Amino acid sequence: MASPAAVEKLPPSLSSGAEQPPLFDGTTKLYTCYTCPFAQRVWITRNYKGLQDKIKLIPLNLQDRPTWYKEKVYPMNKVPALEHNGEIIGESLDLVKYVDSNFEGPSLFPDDPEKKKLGEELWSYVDEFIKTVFISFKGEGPKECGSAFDHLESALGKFEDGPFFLGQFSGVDIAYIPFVERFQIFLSEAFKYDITAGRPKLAAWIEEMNKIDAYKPTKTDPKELVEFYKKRFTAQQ
Ligand SMILES: N[C@@H](CCC(=O)N[C@@H](CS)C(=O)NCC(=O)O)C(=O)O
Repeated sequence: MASPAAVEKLPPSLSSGAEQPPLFDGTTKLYTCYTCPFAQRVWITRNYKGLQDKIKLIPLNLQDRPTWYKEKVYPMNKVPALEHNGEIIGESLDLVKYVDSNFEGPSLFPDDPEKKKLGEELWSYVDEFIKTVFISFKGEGPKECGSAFDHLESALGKFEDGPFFLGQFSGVDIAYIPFVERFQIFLSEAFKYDITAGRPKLAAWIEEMNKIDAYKPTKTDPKELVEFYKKRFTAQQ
């Protein structure tokens, strides 16, 4: 497993006054935001494949975004976006696959047909999973989202050669973990609900994920997250 040789010193986030880093200068750049779960997927992928020196992080302050980002880099004005080979590519799930297949490092998608099949199913389900849980935050929480976590518990029981969705660690784990991380924190804090209670496989998966070096430095600050979600979900009730 690739892991950073030393703890990476993370660059500071760029705000509206910041100068634009040179565009298309041959450096591969990941425009990101340290608190964004979508961008976190690509950040974990980069770390896991040992690409810390090949893909430079350009963190943005999304609350006070530099105007050059939308105007010159990525008109969608979202993160993540990857600058590579004279192009800007967006969408986190596409980027996990793009980085996996266009860069060196351990492969994140198994060839085994059975694993591929479950991988594709889970890849298609992740948006619905996220949506179900977010909607539940505005309603009755656990009552409405328990089935989404049951779905994960049942998927985690399919392969016995490891604690991850496809047995061994893969892109599927990367697609889910930024959201499960946040949902676990917020459901516990706001609804006193433990997503791992009665779900031993989910508990083991989270425990194993927490040991992955590529993931550890990408984790969000729980306090900031709770504040942010409280504002976001209670303001809309
Ligand atoms: N579907 C996109 C979603 C990316 C996304 O929504 N990123 C958020 C930050 S977590 C963003 O850039 N929001 C800025 C905005 O919408 O103005 C992906 O998977 O990459």
